[in-house]
Amino acid sequence: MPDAADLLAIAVEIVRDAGETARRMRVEGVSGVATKSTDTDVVTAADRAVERQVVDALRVRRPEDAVLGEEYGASGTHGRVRWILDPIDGTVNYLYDLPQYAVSLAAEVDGRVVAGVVRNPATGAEWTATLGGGAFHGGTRLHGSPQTELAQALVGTGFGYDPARRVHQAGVLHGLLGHVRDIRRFGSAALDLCAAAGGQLDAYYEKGLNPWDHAAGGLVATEAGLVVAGLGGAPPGLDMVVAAPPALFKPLHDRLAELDAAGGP
Ligand code: LIP
Repeated sequence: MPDAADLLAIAVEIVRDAGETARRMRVEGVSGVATKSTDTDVVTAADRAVERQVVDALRVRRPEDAVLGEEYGASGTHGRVRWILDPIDGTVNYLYDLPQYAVSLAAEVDGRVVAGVVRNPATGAEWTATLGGGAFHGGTRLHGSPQTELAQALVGTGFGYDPARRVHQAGVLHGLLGHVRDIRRFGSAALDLCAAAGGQLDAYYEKGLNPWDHAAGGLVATEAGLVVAGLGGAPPGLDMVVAAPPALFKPLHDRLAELDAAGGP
């Protein structure tokens, strides 16, 4: 059984190097901008360069492992370990030189995430977690928010790139805003999940996240004591990711279900 701490150590070393590539390329000026699913779903030369760097480094250290990356998809034979990578989560922030983007790398063993690191190259902030080993921001162990009242909760969220989905998500927001303290939309799911793990958000939800958006940040939040799930008992996934302390999870979950937050386009 590959040791989670060993996998985390490999991930941290690789993400620190890759994060420096992202930071340097940002300073030098973003290039190679293209679009993917819609005209606002961008990918840059840095996204591609960072993913290639991480995949190459993983091949050297663990050639038998599989990798799933946002930009180049799945590669490698799937033994017990699969790496899940978002080379730059928060690509629009990166494009606009807003210092709220992250390299996110998680390690799955037998289909379960056991180690994860999220690093903001612009600030050097780094979050790590291992399954059963806790979640950490730098050297500080994370325990989530003590907030128990939804009406007092600062809730993070995000919106998709498809205009029809954004209209549905705006309707959900309209139905939620009067029930919470306030909303924050920072633009990186991985960093939002880490913010919730550290209590800088009381909770977070978003529809439309891919595995690379939430694999590492979801482990950080879970290991900080948050419930991370979809609606109606579903696991976190494309339909919905909700991350909240146990006392907040049900009221937020129930309100989102009433608003059909996992539905729509
Ligand atoms: C982003 C997510 C964010 C979401 C954005 C986008 P990307 O990922 O991290 O939470 O609201 O629409 O999906 O595209 O920057 O890797």
